[in-house]
Order: sequence, then structure tokens, then C-alpha cells
Amino acid sequence: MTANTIEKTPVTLLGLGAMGTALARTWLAAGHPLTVWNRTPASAEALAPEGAKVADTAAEAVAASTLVIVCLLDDASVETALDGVDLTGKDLVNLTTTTPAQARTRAAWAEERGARYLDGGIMAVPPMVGIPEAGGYVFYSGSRELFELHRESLAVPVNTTYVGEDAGFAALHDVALLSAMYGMFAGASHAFALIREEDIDPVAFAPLLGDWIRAMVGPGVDGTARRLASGDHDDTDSNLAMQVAGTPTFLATAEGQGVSPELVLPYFELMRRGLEANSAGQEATSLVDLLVRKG
Ligand code: FVH
Repeated sequence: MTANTIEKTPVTLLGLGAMGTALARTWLAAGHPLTVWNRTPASAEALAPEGAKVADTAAEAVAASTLVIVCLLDDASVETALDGVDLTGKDLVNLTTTTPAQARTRAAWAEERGARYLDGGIMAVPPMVGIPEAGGYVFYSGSRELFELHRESLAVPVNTTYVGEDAGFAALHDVALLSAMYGMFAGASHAFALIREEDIDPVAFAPLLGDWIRAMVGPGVDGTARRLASGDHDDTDSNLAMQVAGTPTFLATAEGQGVSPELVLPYFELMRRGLEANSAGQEATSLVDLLVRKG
């Protein structure tokens, strides 16, 4: 053991896919004793030259450290990997992407097995791991005490953001942000499709699109949040009636460019519903409540 590893918390990591491997390398580089296990052993063995201790089974890996990180494909793979494994006295941190309901069930499941539980939602892709300037972080929820206890070790690969005692909140924040990302990708895909068959260089178009999205999204989400908090959706600058009146122009342009409107139609339909619900003079922020199914 080198001087670098003496004070560092031992970590066990289950799952060495693209993300797990990126995480593993940062703990190794920071001098944490790291035990790894992966269903397909080759990915674990590849880390041995970097100092990882390779366990033959998940049970052996879990037994090696109190702090056990899980980064597997989905909730079902967590169930499979940890089936029959003794979790007594372990601090289980699950970074696998799941639904909020799965996270809450997994927390209860872990506690029944004598483990403390934290759930995590990773807001980074593997190349951002270990590079603080890249801006990645992980949402954590569950026991604050457990989070504080391991905060330093958890912050080694990417920053940490704690979002509450409810074990489902990390997953909910994760899925909410990723859902917004997919909406943004949908809009960008539609925009690129509109120019696709024209003499417009997509590389020259990209900064225009990127700058526009940034200009709209930043102030846009802050305004939406303020309006949702106050309940005051009245507007003035870009009301719903004006926006709905513009949708035939967007649809006719798509038709003219030979582009399917499938990605923008759902939002246009929501705006139409908003207008029907007498939100004509309101901001599109009032549409959020139309999406929520009550009861
Ligand atoms: N990679 C990314 O961009 C995203 C960024 C945001 C967070 N996600 C989530 O992170 C979890 C792991 O993702 P990943 O990128 O590491 O995924 P893969 O490279 O596909 O590796 C999957 C690992 O899961 C193992 N595995 C799958 N099924 C089982 C099973 N039934 N039993 C045990 N292990 C299983 C797989 O093992 P193997 O195929 O190598 O044997 C990999 O270790 C994920 O929740 C993302 O949503 C990543």
C-alpha cells in the first residue's frame, strides 16, 4: 500500500460497463483501494494492472468494502447481481438509472437486508468523468447522514448534488433533466431536417441553433419556474394565442421542406389544448399543468 492509499476509503464497484469503468479509473487514480466485479470478467481484469482487486463473484466484491457502489444497466440487473448477496452492514450506493418507484423499492429492499442506501442519478457521460471542468455531477437522495459520511469518496469521479431524503428524488431529478434533453434533441433534429435538403451547411447552422437554444432555455426555465411558483401565467410578451396562430406556418414549412412534423406536433397539440382551456392570454408555462394527470 502506498502512502496515497492509506487514508482513502475502500470502495467496491459492481458493474464495469462504459460508465462503471470510467468511475473505477478515477477512484484508482485517487488512491482508493478498489475491488471490482463485472458479470463479464474481462472488463474487471482489464483494471487489474491499474491496481483494482478483481473479485470472482459479486458476493466476494461486496464483502471487501463497506462502501459498495453499483453501476449496472437497469434495476433488473441490480436485482440479479445482488441476489443472495449478504448486504449486512453495507453502505449501498446505487448509480444505476431507474425510475423513482424502483429507487424507493430498492431502498426498502436494501434496508431489509441490513444495508444503508443512497440512490444516485448520473448527470454525465463517461468522457466527463474525472474532469471537474466538464460540469458533470451525480444527484443523490436517501439518507443525508450516509451521503455526508461518503461525500468525499463519492465526489472523486464527478461532483455531487444531494436532493433529499426521499430515495426516489435522485432518479426523478435525473429523468426530469434527461427528458428535457430529449425534448431539446427532438427540436434540434427537426431544425436540422428542415435545412437538410437545402444549400445550407449544417456546420455553419449549428452555432446559430446552439446559441438560440441557450438564449431561450436559460431564461425560459427560470421564467417557467417563477410562474409555476406564483400561479401567475399572464403574459404579455409571447402569449399562447399568438403561438398557436403561428403553428400553421411551422407545419406548412415542414410540409414544404418534405419533413415529418412528428417531433413538434405533440407540443403544438398541447398548445391547442391550452387555448381551448382559455389560456389564450397566458404564457405557454400554463401548459405544464395540462400535462399533469390528477388523481
Ligand atoms: N454511459 C452513459 O452515457 C450513461 C450516462 C448517464 C448514466 N447512465 C447509466 O449508467 C448505468 C451504466 O451505464 P453504462 O454506460 O455503464 O452501461 P453499459 O456500458 O451498457 O454497461 C452495463 C453494465 O451492466 C452489466 N449488466 C447488464 N445486465 C446485467 C445483468 N443481468 N447482471 C449483471 N450485470 C449486468 C453489464 O455487464 P456485462 O454486459 O459487461 O457483463 C455492464 O457492466 C446505466 O443505468 C445507464 O443508464 C450511463
